Amino acid sequence: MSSRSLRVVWSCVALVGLAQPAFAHEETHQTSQHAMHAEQTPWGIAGASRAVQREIRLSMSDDMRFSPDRFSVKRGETVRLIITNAGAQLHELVIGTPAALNEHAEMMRRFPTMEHAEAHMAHVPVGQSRVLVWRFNRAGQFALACLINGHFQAGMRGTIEVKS
Ligand SMILES: [Cu+2]
Repeated sequence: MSSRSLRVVWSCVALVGLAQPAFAHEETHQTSQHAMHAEQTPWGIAGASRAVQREIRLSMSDDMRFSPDRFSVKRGETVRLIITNAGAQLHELVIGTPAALNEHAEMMRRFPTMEHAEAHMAHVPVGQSRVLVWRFNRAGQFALACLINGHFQAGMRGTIEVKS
């Protein structure tokens, strides 16, 4: 190999080496941007604590039920959901459209160990409570569910009505 072609090889290695950290940085940047700017979903948007107009307490149990399993809000309302796990196993509350939750539940069924964390969900350890602040700025009929594999299939879901 001539010294010239060696140099070409080395510059390629250097380029690849440079490209990697740049990409990683971009990813980090996007993630932090995502955290700062709430993402509008078809079922609402992450709410601010200072904007909370109402509190709703929900409890989750090992008989795969939410209590209450139904509530309604007015469009535009920011609600603080206080979610308690009254059972002896992990439960979670995820809100969404019925279609989005079905799709997500299917993912959880196929990849049961998949970790997921979004503004519209709360994982609640046994005996604890978690808070989820959500602004229901889209009218319609939405759903809440525990997507842990087996729980969703056992009927651990409910209904959220957002009146316009
Ligand atoms: Cu559950």
